[in-house]
Amino acid sequence: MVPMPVRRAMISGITGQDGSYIAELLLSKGYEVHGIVRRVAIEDPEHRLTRLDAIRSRIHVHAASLESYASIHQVVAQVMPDECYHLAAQSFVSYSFDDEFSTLNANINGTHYLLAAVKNIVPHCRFYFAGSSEMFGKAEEVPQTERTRFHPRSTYGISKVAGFELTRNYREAYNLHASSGILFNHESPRRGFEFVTRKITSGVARILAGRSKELRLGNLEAKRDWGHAREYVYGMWLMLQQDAPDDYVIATGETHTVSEFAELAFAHVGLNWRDYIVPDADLFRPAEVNLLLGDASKARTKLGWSHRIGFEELVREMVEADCRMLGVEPKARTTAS
Ligand code: G4F
Repeated sequence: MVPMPVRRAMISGITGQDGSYIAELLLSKGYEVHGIVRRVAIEDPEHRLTRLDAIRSRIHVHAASLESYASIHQVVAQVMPDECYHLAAQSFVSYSFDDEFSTLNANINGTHYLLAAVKNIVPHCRFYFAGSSEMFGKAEEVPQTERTRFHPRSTYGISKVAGFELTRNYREAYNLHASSGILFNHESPRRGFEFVTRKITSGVARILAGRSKELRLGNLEAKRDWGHAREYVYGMWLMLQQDAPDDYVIATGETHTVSEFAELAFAHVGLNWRDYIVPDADLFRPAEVNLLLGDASKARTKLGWSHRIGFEELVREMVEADCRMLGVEPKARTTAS
């Protein structure tokens, strides 16, 4: 029997939360996994490749800059991928207000360069673009589906709409197998500390460990549809296994406020969130996305994707991981008031 050729996957943003999870998933499915990373990451692996620690010896990393077409072209030509997962971006919405220019530049051009390189070098390669529920912004309907009109409220959201449209255009104009996932917020113990969920769960651990006395937060009333990143990357992979490319919402269909997240996280270690949260007007955004709630019916029907990990389980896993990191025992406080 002729052995099946090994499928080769390339991931931009492999050092991030989603990149590390999809790399693990692809390895478990027998792929040869290649990641695009910044040169500084290769020079400083102890700090910049930590999420990949467990799989570092099984993946190939390539230094390239998403701001340079020449360097992207070179890596794509070297790897010759069968599947490309484009996850790299300046993904922190708040920061996009501070530096609109670099957010637009990196996110739009990076997507364009990668799409162009794939089209020119490996047109058979299946392409995934990491779209975002942030594209809905001031959403005109609840819940949001693939048909909901985009109304982004930040340059980050605008850059994602541009990437989404570029991906659709390459699909239609050049017949590329290019799909976009419209992923709602997805979290895990690997989430960056700047995002509100991890800020809260790491804050809880610091307070429990006696390293902080308070946690400053911005808009507590914002509502998000939070799922688990490990389950969401499986949705990405499923999209590239379909005969035809398409766009899909990936979401839980449940929404919660930031204050609900905080309440649950503090309660898990027996603390009352109201004793520690300090509202800080400086952490509000100039334009906010107040309510995100996704309808993943299409992904359920066509991909067979659905989430299993619920809100409470997600919060619990994140709090416990952060407590473990600081060497404190979360369970010890669950009955205290
Ligand atoms: O955790 P966040 O920073 O995530 P945000 O802005 O929803 O974006 C995340 O999800 C998107 C998918 O919809 C991704 F595309 C994007 O890359 C990123 O992963 O903020 C969530 C909410 C916001 O409404 C924010 O105003 O929490 C509110 N918030 C309140 N206090 C805070 C804080 N957010 C942060 N980061 N820090 C605070 O202190």
